[in-house]
Amino acid sequence: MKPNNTFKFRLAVFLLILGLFPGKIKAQTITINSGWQFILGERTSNNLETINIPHTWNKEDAFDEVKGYYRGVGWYKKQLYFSKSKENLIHYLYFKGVNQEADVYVNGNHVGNHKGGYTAFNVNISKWIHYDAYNLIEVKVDNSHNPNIPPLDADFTFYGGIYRDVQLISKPKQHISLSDFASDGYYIDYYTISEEKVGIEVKVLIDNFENKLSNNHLKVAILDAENKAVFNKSLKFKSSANASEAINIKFSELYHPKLWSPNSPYLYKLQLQLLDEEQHVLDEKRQHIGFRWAHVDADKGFFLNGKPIKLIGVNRHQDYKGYGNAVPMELQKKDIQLIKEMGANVLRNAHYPQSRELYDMCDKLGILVWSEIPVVNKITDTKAFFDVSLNMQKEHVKQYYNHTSVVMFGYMNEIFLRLAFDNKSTEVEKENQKKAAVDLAKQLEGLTRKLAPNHITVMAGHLNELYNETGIADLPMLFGWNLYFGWYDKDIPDLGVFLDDQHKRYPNRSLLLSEYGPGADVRIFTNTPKKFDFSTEYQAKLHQSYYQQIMERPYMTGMTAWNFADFGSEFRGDAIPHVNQKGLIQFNREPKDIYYWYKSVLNNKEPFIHIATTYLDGLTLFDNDTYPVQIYSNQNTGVVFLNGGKLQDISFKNGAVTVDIPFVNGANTIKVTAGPIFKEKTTDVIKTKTLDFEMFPRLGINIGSHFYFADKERQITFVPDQPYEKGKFGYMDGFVFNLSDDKHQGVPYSIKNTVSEPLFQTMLEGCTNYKLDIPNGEYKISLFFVEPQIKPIDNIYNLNAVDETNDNDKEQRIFDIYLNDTCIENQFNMAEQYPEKYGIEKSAIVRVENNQGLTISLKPIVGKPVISGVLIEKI
Ligand code: GCB
Repeated sequence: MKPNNTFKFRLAVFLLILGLFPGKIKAQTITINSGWQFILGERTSNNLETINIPHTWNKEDAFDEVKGYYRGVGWYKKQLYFSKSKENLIHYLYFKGVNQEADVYVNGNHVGNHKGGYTAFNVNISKWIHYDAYNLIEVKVDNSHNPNIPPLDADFTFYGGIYRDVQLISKPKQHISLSDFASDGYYIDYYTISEEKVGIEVKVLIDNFENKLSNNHLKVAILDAENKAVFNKSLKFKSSANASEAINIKFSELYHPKLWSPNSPYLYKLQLQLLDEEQHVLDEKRQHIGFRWAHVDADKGFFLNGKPIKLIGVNRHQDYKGYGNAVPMELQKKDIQLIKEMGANVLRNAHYPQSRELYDMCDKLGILVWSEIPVVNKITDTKAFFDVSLNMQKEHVKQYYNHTSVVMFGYMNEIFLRLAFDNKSTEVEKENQKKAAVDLAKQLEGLTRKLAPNHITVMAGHLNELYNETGIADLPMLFGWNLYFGWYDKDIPDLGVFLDDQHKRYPNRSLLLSEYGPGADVRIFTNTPKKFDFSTEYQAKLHQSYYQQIMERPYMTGMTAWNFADFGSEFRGDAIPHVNQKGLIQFNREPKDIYYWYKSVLNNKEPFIHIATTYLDGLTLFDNDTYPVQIYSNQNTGVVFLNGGKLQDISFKNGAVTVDIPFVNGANTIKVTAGPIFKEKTTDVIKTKTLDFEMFPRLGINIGSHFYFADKERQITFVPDQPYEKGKFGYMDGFVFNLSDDKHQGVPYSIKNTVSEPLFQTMLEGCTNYKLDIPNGEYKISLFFVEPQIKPIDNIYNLNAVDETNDNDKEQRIFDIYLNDTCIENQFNMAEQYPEKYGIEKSAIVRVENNQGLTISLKPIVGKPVISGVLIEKI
């Protein structure tokens, strides 16, 4: 035979052998993310787009100016080739996350349905495949509101699509099961666990798809982190035809195990191999395992491996600026890295299970995890809703069971939120709703305890007596309060008062502060931080105080900040519309100063300093004013230098110190030394005694506001407002505009046609004269207005705000606008000219002569005039 023929012959023999012994092909997984055809809407449309998974159809419309986002159907299609050599395998399509209902079709046949957007599922498609042919895979995805699928309503965006990986998993007829709620098919447990010894038990589920009994071997090994075998086991067993077997493997005790903890996340490895009679490997699995146990005590807090540990960490949502929920895995992993670097030891994946790759990271880095399903705000009292919720919790617990990091399983968040604000239902209806929620909670609690007996069950509630009254708060082993004192409710110190009272009233209940935090926009800063101003300083104030209040209370198991990062919430109108801005870092993952404060109190690994001036650039100071700057460090003491000269010695308390910096005009370099390290920061400051347009060619004033606003578009930092002062500027009359009470001060709501919301959101009402003592010369004057009475988007999370304004109650507002003696606008009527809440800018050129300065006159014709800002530019 010629060499070429020899090769062909060998290939033929090889293929024949493969055909005769198909069992010798091992299980195989391929990711099939690329090149899907996508149709937004019904399948019949030929409006095809080629996309890659992860994909969502809402990454843009959830942030545009149009209210709402597309909630409906989308179709995904893909052709997959299956060669005959794979005919003897069992093929699964495995979906890691599809929001929120999926129907899977193979060659036109409906092969599966899945409800719920945050847990994985798979479909055995073997029956429908044509071999040596292309096969059409179609997935119909629907993110419409469905009263029987949680979440029904929540403060986050329900982006639709196939937003996590899709895999094709092909397995020999006997394999480690994929059909137990899409879990890995094995569960790791301990029959004993202590510092002294650990007894490991593994339950493995094996599926046999053959029409005959099969003889198999299972090899199980446990290796240490250095890959040294700690245990090896091999057992023979028989799998009945077309059946599943549960095989329990119990290892003898391992003495002096290395325990897993956030400080020392030591991981062993578990290896599973399923073999056929001739010892050919059919399927295998590898999994790291850490030995740890956790419990809570109502007086003493949280215990890991028998030792107390205060849980300090964050909540996380999975979306990301520009991506919606379809976020590249490496970007997501960076989050977990950042959370660890911050020094957090706990992560609450709120309000739904997140990518398992991230839980792997938590296992490896040492972060304790609270994982939960999205039963949020309210339930539907139907069997279908109960069934979907229970099924979801089964999937959740089974899929995330083996992660060492997961010590807490949750199932409800603020379940009475809607009920508490319900003024339509009758008392009887409300009672029924309460009963139904408690009933579902009991079922979910029971299920979770049964499936995960070694985990802590959790639930979170909002500030409301209903959780106590109904007894729901006593169902889980640990109850989380989501508390926003100093934001939606009362004041910052009220946190401790509330918690002490709860602990006294319910001494047997273990408590965690599961959410807290104010909104903060990095463009807003002030030396007089106030509730609801979205300033980074108020964020610092609240978090620093909360941390102390929790640390002082041993009964508190800990705290998880809301939220690690800003996240998308379509209906919201914070300082950035459609974004909830309570993050410690921004939506694009750039840290806010507060992130570094946490790092300074929580991470002692390396000396660390942060000067919280990240967004101070462009600060304008008048007279001899100093400006308070916070410096964060994990060291005890340090020295501050300004522009090369020593300013003062400092000592850090609670990780921070505030230093009044006597900035000079121009570039200022602050240098801080602490312990063995130093940090330097240069900031541009305008320091002046008068409105000297030689020193600064432009001046912006954020009228009606106490905060600075760094306007990235106009490249200027607007200064806070003040009453008129000779030689400078200010209002002669008028009041800071309030919607109904001071909680709305600076309250953001969406304003169209601008990204400079904080400039427009605060304003003076009834100001008829605003004076600026600017020198003679020619200027471009821009004035900023918005009609505040056009209704903001309703926000139920603004818990104290009852917006009783009714469109008919609206005051009329018409005024003329003058710059000195020149009328630049007659009969200015925003409601008439701009039916929506519009950010309006009016500019004119003005010549100031005879040292008269500039007076902005707003002459009322009907109602009270309003004004939000002014920008003066020397020409
Ligand atoms: C809460 C909710 C959370 C919201 C948060 C807020 O209590 O649990 O989903 O995003 O408040 O920012 O209002």
